[in-house]
Amino acid sequence: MQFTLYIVMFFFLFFSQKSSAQRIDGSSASRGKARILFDNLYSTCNGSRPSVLGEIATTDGKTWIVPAETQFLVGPRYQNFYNQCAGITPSSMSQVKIDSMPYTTIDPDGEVITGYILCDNYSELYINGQLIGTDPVPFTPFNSVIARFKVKNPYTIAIKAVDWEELPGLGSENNNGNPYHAGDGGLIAIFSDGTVTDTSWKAQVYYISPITSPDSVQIKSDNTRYTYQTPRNITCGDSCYAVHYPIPTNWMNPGFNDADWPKAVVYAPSTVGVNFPAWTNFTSFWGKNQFIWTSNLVVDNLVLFRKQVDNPTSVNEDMDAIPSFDIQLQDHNILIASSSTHSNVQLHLYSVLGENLGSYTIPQIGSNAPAEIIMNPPKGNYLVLMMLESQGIPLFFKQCIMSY
Ligand SMILES: [Ca+2]
Ligand SMILES: [Ca+2]
Ligand SMILES: [Ca+2]
Repeated sequence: MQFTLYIVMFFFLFFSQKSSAQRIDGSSASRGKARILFDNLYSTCNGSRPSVLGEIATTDGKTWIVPAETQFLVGPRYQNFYNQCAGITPSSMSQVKIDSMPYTTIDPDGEVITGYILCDNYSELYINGQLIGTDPVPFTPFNSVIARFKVKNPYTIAIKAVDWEELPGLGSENNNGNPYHAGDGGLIAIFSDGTVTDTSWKAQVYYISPITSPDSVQIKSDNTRYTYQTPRNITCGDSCYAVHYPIPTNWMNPGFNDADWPKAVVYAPSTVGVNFPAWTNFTSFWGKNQFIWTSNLVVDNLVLFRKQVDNPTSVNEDMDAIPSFDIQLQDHNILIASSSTHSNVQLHLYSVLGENLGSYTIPQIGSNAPAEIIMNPPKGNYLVLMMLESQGIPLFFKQCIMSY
C-alpha cells in the first residue's frame, strides 16, 4: 500500500515538474508573474501604459525575457508617421513629408522603398537581416511609423511584433480596474512597392500567455501553435501559465528557412480595434488592407513575421517595356498612377450615352508622382467611362460606377 503511494507520488512529482520544464515541442512553461527588470522602458510620455520588462525562469534551467527581448533601448528608431508622444499628429497624408525622411541604404543600386507600419503594440523591422527601425512607443498610445530603405529586389522583410503587457509573464493589462485583462495584438504594413500584409506572409508565435494550462497549446500539422482560448478574462490570475519557445538566432536573415512556419492569419481592422487617430486619420490610406497576426490575437504575444518580396519585374523595368496606368476612385478623389512619365495629360469623363461629364488637365504624371483630381459631382449614381489622353492620343480607358 505504502509502495503504491510512493509510485503515485513519484508520478505526481515527475509530471508536475514536467509541466514547468521543457516540453515535447521544445517549449518551456512558466507559471505566475515574472521578476520585474524594468518598471517602465518608456516613462516620458504622459498617459502611456507602463512598458514593463520582466524575466522568468523555468525549471529546465532557462530564463526568458517577457514580453520579449527587443532592440528598443539600443536600436535605430523608425521615422514617426503618427506619434502623439513626439508631437507628430498629422491629420492627413498631405502633412506627411516622406521626401525629407532619411533612408537606410542596403543596396546602393537598389530602389528606395517606403514602408508604413502600425503595430499593436511594438514592432521592429529587419530588411535582409539588417535592423532598420524600432518602435518609439513600446506599449501605448497607439502610434504608427515609417521605414525607408534602398534595396534590390528580391529582398526579405522580417518583423518582430510584441503585444505588450503590464503584468510581466501574465500577458495582461489593466482594464477598468481588472489587472488580469488579456490584451490583443495586430500588425498592418503597406510598402511603396505594393507589398502589403496578407496571408503570403509567414508568422510564428514565441510567447503565449495567459493560459490556464501549458497543455492548452496544441501543435497543428502546419506547425501552428494553436491555443483554443479566446476569453479576455480567464480566472487563473497570478497562477496563469505561459509558454515560451526559443527564437532561432538567424530568424531575420534572408537565408533562414521559414518553410515550416504557418501562414499569417488576416484580421479585419474592426477585430483588432482601431479607434485611435493613428488609424482613423488615415482610413483611406490604409484602405482595404488587413491586419495580420497568428491564429490567436489575444494570447500570442511575441510574433515573428517574414515575407519574401520577389516582384518578377520591378516597376522601373516595366516602365520601359509597356506603360501601364491605373485609375482609382476614392471618395471624391480620382487617383491616377502611371508607370511612365507623361506631361499635359487630359482626363475625360463620359456618361454611357457619350455625354462629356467633365475634363481635367494633369500637367505631369510619373511613376513616383501619381495625380489626384478632386471632384464635386451632384448626388447620384453614375456609370462613367474614363479616358486618359495626351495630345489627342488615347492612353487608357476605364469604366466605373461612381456613387455620391
Ligand atoms: Ca507602438
Ligand atoms: Ca495578449
Ligand atoms: Ca495590445
